[in-house]
Amino acid sequence: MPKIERLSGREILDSRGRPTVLATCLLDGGALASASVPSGASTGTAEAFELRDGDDRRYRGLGCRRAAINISGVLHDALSRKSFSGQAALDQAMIALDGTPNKSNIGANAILAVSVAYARACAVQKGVPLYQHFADLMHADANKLPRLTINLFSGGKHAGQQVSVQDVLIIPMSASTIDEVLVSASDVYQAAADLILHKYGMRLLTADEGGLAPPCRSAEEMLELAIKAIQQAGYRPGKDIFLGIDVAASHFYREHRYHKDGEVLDSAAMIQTITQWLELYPILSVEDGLAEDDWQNWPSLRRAIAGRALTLGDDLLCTNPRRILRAIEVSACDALLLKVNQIGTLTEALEAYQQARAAGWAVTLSVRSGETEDNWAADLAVGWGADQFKNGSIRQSERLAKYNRLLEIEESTHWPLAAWPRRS
Ligand code: 2PG
Ligand code: MG
Repeated sequence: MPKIERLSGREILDSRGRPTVLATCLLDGGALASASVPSGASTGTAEAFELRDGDDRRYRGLGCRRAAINISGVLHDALSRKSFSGQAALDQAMIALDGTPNKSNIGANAILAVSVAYARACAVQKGVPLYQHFADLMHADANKLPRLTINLFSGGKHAGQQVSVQDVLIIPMSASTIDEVLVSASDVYQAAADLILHKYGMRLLTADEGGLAPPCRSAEEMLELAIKAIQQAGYRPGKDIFLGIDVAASHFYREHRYHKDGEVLDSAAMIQTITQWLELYPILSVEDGLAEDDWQNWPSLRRAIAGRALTLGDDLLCTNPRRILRAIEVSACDALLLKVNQIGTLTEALEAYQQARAAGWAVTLSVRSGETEDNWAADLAVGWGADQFKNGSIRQSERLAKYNRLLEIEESTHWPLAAWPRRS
């Protein structure tokens, strides 16, 4: 395996204008590659630690100079000119060097940037596309492209909290290529923008992931608007285009109650609300329908919607193998939202992925609300064979960098889109 010749880190800015880090990795064979890491806003409490400077005079304390220095300093010093048998050995060495359960010493942001930059440099050295190298890491063949779940409307922490739920997503299902999916997503997005202008007299305002943030009063109003936009764009809801929802319920859960759009609901009532949505709207995926602390009620949610929509765990699982194991044991979910920076290395993310697969779960690979122009997540979704890819809306360059990379992969491979996981 190639040795690392040099690691260097740099503070850069993400799509919210907040600092993040980029790592550059030079291998002894001459291969050179960089990778940058994203950052969430509606974060789960069990996420790996993002190291920020805490110096209020720069970027309100959010600077990432220390994380960048850790890459060029402690990580470079410990990892360069050493032999590693591969990605897992490198990642284990960084985990050991950090020595904390949540990577709070060196910073999960610094560690992940190196993990991905090393993978990319290895792909360059081998002369293979990055998705191919990711597939090699799990000893599998890539042969399909992920279905896209595309943000249409935003609420919650990604917008002005005008509605409690965070995302209403569209899932083009009659489209059979990435190209067709993007055409239909763009048609619906534009129709939604027209509807908003007509209904609320306001022009297109976008949230963190480029989704529209209309001044709806409730999740139901937003779902209705999504159906109208699909129809207005000339598509059939529930035939051509389905919906997904990221309830992000942890963020409106206080004292064992869900404070949803002015109502106060207990867990049973929240589950009932979700099942009503499924009766009224063609929803295929329900993410974080309950809060991350409401473990005991997740199995009831899963049972209530199983066979109709995926019970997708994000904040609940935090891409953390220990939490995923617990969820498998109690049948809390049937799908994993995989965000690599929630755990902090490719190797641990792969372990999470394989655990979910072994339990028969679906996997949605997701980017974060704060992203960069880096497109490695698109290669990862293809290389690991994720069923779905959640990449925000169909605008803003940090999103389009990934969609455009999928178009490029599609053009060179002609692989089909993944089928939707079986429903009864
Ligand atoms: C989510 C993500 C992406 P964030 O909740 O699923 O939409 O948001 O990156 O803010 O956690
Ligand atoms: Mg989420």
